[in-house]
Amino acid sequence: MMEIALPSLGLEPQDFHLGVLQTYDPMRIVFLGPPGSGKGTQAQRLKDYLQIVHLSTGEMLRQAHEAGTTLGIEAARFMNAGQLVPDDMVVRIVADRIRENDCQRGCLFDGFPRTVPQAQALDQLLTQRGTPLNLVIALEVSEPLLVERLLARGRADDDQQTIRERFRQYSRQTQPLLDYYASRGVLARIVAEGCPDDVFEQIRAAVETAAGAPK
Ligand code: B4P
Repeated sequence: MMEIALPSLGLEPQDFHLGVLQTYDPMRIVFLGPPGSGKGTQAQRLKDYLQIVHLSTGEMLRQAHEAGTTLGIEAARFMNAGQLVPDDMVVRIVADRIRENDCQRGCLFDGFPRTVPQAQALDQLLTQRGTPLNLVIALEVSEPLLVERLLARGRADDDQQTIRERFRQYSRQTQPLLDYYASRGVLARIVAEGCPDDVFEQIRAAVETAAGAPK
């Protein structure tokens, strides 16, 4: 990690740690967690902090639907039923996106991978590029609090029945990834029940540890 001393130029407080702006070697970081755990919320903050690409598969699929593409229309059928979009569709859009130049400066994967085959595909894509994953951040929130957050958010896929199905899919298909990444030594578990600032502070500390920086 390099440290660049900068005068205050209207940056946010989280841009500074001990009075210096932190810059890191390019990192590849995954955000993992149940629906409503704050993956999108925290990935956006970390993107601003690290100035790297934020790649949200949920957002990409919603944009594809809004644009009326065949993939987007097909994906929406699964999303609105609370199911995961098939692996091959999701892997294809991620593979295309990470080939773009801006991803060479690091990348935050928000909500991807969500299944073991997706994780294996990501490992393969990153290994081919010689840029393995640095860190997987698992956000942990109790189910009643998740339901409260999702009902308050009120997106098209946030009704009671769909939420129940999304939790079922999460425990069956995504939870096994916790062991998958723990065994590779890249998993950081974060209790994400506090306010967004407190959660971000824990994430920032985990990133610094993964980057090899002093705390
Ligand atoms: P996503 O778009 O990834 O969304 P999510 O899991 O529902 O929510 P997230 O965890 O990002 O929560 P958020 O920050 O918004 O997935 C949607 C769907 O897309 C999936 O169900 C699936 O069908 C499909 N999909 C996406 N990726 C896929 C993949 N790889 N494979 C297959 N299918 C895929 O936070 C939720 C709410 O809580 C917000 O209102 C926020 O303001 C609030 N909040 C967040 N943090 C808070 C905090 N600390 N305190 C209080 N409120 C907080």
